[in-house]
Amino acid sequence: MNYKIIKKDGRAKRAELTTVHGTIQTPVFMNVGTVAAIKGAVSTDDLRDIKTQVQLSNTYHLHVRTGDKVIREFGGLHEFMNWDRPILTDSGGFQVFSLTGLRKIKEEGVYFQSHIDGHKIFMGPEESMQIQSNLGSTIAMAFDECPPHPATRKYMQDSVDRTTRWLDRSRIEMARLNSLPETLNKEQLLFGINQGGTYEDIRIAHAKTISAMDLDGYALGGLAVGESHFEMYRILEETVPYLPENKPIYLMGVGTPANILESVERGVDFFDCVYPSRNGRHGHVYTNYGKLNLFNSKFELDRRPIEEGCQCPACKSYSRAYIRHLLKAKEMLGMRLSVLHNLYFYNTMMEEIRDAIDNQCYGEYKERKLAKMAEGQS
Ligand code: PRF
Ligand code: ZN
Repeated sequence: MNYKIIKKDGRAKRAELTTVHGTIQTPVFMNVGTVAAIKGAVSTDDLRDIKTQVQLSNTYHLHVRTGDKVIREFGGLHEFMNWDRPILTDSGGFQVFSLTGLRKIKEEGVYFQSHIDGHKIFMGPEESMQIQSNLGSTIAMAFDECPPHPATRKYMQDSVDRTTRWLDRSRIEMARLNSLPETLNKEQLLFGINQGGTYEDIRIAHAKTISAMDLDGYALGGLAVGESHFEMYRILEETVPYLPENKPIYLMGVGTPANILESVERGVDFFDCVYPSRNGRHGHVYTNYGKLNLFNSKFELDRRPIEEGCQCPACKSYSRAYIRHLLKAKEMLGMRLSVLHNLYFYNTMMEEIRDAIDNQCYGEYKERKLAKMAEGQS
């Protein structure tokens, strides 16, 4: 792996991460395909058209359906879904906590029931690494606990201590797997995850501990889980300086365009979020002048594209009125076009962010973009 910082503008970083599946230009927004598909009938050819650099998939979901062993047999996730660019897999911990009702957290890992058919599953750091190794993703995430918000100080400290031990076990297991001759991707990267909620001293101590482990990258987990945006930005300001400068920083599950603009300024390189795809499926589309709800009757006869000048597959060919009609008729094409537009909007914003850092005018760019989006439109 090779992470090279090209330019800095304050704490904002413009960098390149070179992997076995190609080079990622950062800051980057990863497009979320939880079960090896972006929801909304989006194909990998579509993703190439809308400037997607990295897809994100989930260890837990692919383990319970269709099974990582099947995907391993097929030659890995890249082969299975016909995507040759980087893929990041989340470790499963977070999904287990957010999806499954009955679960028990023990030192060895988590016992829970499948959200598909209720059968009992155990997942610890070793299992998570083995599944991610079977999937052959470009970047694997360490197995962590995302503590609830709010959590008591005692719960948080105990949880973070366990996450540190799990990280050490994740690291050892990944090194073992990467050394096996039969392993699909022997250069699979491992990112560690910083936790600690909004307790800045716990965050900082944990950041120092995991920074000493020399991982390929570092994520901030346990944010955007119910705390205010103000608190999230404060935690980023206080914690990022204690993570290695020469490694990629990933803010998990974030966020709105404004969240991304603010977080880049605080040193974050990688993002992922379901907002653009989920909102698209519900007819909520992003523009530089704020979000539109295409179900609104004022678009009934609107011949304009979602956004004037947008080069996405939806805006190049279709009107707001037509896409609104498709959404109302529950035609799949309506969702598909809205999702493509939204992902294109995010991917294009990331391009603008990279250009602004290259040109050393990130602060001005951010203010301009935020002001425009807040302005709204008719
Ligand atoms: N841990 C993991 N994945 C995540 C999170 C986390 O804390 C979050 C929190 N926003 C999103 N996805 N493993
Ligand atoms: Zn568009």
